[in-house]
Amino acid sequence: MSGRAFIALGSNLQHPAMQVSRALERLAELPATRVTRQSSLYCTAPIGYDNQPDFINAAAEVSTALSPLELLRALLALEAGFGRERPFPNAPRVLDLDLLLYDDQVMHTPELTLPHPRLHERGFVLFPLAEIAPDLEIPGKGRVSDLLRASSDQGVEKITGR
Ligand code: PH2
Ligand code: MG
Ligand code: MG
Repeated sequence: MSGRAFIALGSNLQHPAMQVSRALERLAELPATRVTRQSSLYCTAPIGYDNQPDFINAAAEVSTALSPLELLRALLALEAGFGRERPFPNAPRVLDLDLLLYDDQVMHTPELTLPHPRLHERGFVLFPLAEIAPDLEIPGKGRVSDLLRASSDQGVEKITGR
């Protein structure tokens, strides 16, 4: 049995577009995992902690035999391999990989919350996600394309076409 999961990618340090492109390649190499769709890259204004460079963000859909926790741990290991450091919340980063959704699973554990708790209000997540899965239903929140309308003023610009 394989699951369908969505992953948000973000970087705003050390050539962010290159970091995100390389991370997309690394995702395809995770065990028992295929990247089934990937979005364009987007240039986005920082949300949460303003005094930092713009981000490059993207989203990917994967088909995976890993469980949600196995996938999460694989993503954290990939971040660490890219040199990710965590000096304070929302700090600039070389690579952030967030597990957004895994099938229609709803989960609240100290290690993992599904769907990702802030996904529905963040333009930098919703724009790339809407490109690859506009009709996706976020459990408890609604359809991606509808959520996008509410966050369309957040300073998000597509920078590469596919
Ligand atoms: N990630 C955050 C906080 N703020 N802003 C943008 N534009 N892009 C991000 O990926 C991002 C953010 C926490 O992970
Ligand atoms: Mg994040
Ligand atoms: Mg993260």
